[in-house]
Amino acid sequence: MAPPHDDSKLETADESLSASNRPISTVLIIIAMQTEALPLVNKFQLSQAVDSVFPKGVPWVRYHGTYKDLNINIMWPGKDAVLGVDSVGTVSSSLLTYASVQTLQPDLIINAGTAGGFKAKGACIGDVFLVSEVAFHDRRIPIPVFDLYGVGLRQTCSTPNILKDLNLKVGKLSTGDSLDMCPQDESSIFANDATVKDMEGAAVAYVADLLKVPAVFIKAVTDVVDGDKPTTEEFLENLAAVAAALEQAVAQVIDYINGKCIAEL
Ligand code: FMC
Repeated sequence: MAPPHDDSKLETADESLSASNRPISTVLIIIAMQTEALPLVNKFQLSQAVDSVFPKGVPWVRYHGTYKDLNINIMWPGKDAVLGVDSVGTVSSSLLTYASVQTLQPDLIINAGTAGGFKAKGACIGDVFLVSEVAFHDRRIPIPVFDLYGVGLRQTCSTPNILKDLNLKVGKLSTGDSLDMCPQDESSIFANDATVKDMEGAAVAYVADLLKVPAVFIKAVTDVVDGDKPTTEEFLENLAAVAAALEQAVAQVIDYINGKCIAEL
């Protein structure tokens, strides 16, 4: 007997085909720190949403507006309610990404932020990387197959034309919930073949994958992890200047994607 005809599956395939072939309309930019977000908010003249569509009391902040043909939303997880610092890291970024995708139904996610870079892999302060793949470096589960789940390796949305046409470096990103790097993290980062290291990317990629939204990752280097300076000092010293470099790169990417569909990127 022939298998029953499954229309729902066909529709889904058609829908995803047409989604990647129609011009990108809504873009969701996930940014962990206010210092990284504000230059872009100014650049695109976005305004802060007042009537939050998110649960009452969450610190998440949405900046939105229209730029060219794009409906742009920058989501920042806001300040920790108790401690008053930016809610960086994987837990807040994955929650924020989930809620934002559900509410805003974006065609594309851009996770933009700062990162540590490895000079042994060619990274310098101020470099901006377009990420080719992401993985975690602090989820060690030494049981067969769970080990791979822990690493959570994911390819990012393929964007050969952005790479060809814009002057961005390309590299792999490794994510963990610490700014510093212990020896175990170091060997996982090495195993992940990463050029840059952050605290959100692989978590955003997990949610994007779960909800089937294409995602790209733009990471600007604030500190050289395998250099001589202490990470914290170097990160704070370079944050503002590198946020400006990040703004320029994200603006370039936004200009590039305007009027294009995912399949053209
Ligand atoms: N290691 C991990 N994360 C970062 C980093 C480093 N060397 N430099 N900059 C970052 C990013 C993280 O993704 C956080 O959002 C923030 O900057 C540091 O708390």
